[in-house]
Amino acid sequence: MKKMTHYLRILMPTILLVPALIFLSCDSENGVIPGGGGGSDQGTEWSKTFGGPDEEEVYCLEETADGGYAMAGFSRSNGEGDQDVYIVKVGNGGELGWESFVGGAQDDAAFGLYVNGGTYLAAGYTYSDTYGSADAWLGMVNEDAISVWDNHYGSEYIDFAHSIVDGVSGDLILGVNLNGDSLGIVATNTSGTELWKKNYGQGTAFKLIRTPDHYYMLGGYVGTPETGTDAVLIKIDSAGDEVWRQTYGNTDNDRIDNFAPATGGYIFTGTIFDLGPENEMENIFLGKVDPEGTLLWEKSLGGQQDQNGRAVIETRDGGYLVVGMTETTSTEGYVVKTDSSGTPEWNRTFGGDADDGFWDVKETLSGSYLIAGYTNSEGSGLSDAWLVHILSEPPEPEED
Ligand SMILES: [Ca+2]
Ligand SMILES: [Ca+2]
Ligand SMILES: [Ca+2]
Ligand SMILES: [Ca+2]
Repeated sequence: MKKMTHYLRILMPTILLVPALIFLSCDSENGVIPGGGGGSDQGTEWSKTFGGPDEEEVYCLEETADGGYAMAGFSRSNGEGDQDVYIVKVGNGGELGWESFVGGAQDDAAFGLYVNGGTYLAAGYTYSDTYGSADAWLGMVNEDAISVWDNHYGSEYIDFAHSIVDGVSGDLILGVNLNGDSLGIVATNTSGTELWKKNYGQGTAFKLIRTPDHYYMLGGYVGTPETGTDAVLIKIDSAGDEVWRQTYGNTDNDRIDNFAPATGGYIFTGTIFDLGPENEMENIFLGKVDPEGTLLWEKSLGGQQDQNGRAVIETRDGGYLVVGMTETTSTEGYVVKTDSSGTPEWNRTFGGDADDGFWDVKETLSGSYLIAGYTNSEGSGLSDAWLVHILSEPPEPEED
């Protein structure tokens, strides 16, 4: 469970445990916003599900050239077998445009998406056609939902990609984890042919961005969960050479799951263990760094349950919005809005009796928020991809 769910899918594709936590069932204020009726109206809250009778989940949400959005993840309901890469194109009111399923006979999934005009480049992993175990995977789908090409990269060990960005040198840059234990990047040409790859040592990254000053930055952790991890940001130049790295966190295992450029530097979120006197709780790790990665402030946000931060954006009021997961009787999608110094202003949970969670968020042109993830509590069966639209202020005060 928790953040590692989809990486565990890579490490243990045949062991998909969904522990049913049996506590009291008092789900008083978790709102599943009624689906449908949204149209293109961004003045109301709504949620929509996508998928079939088997499992779906999406991990990333990107704007498209026509003002809509695209999401990527996996589906078990369609495709060539087991999980396939699942790309969903929607309008700005969440109305379904098209769905694409790409993959082979084994597990395939996408964690990252880069939309370039009418082309959709999805990055993830494949077990269907590999050099051994999982391989990092990159594929292009066109505006007609047709797979144009795909390729795989890696070693005899577990390799997977989490991100894809347009390269500074006209190439494509994949954020990858290589050889089962190392952070890295792979550069390809625009047809997915590998040009070079670099390895930055032991650890795992979850996000690569192209920075505003046209470098790249990896976020994740260095070390191993067994021997201890530190959250890390690594800045990389266009040739793949490391410029600097900075680590964050406390003495326990912590990590950066996602980060984004923000005014005066970068904002990151992830998971930190609260070293309380009684028990260790997973909390949302929220931090602001300057352009050189020097920490300006950090926060551990959470309550009596485990919380993970999985994506963060700077909002137009200069604050931050973190989305992720909180654990109650089941898991829920969780949203925390903070001010510019990371002090929480409000939080909301979303979901039903089964496991639900959020993975990514975008601010809309009208200042509302679109959040992508998964729900087991509604939809077409088992988990579905989930797109939730909320306004910038909660409709009514919420309590913890
Ligand atoms: Ca497959
Ligand atoms: Ca491999
Ligand atoms: Ca739930
Ligand atoms: Ca489903």
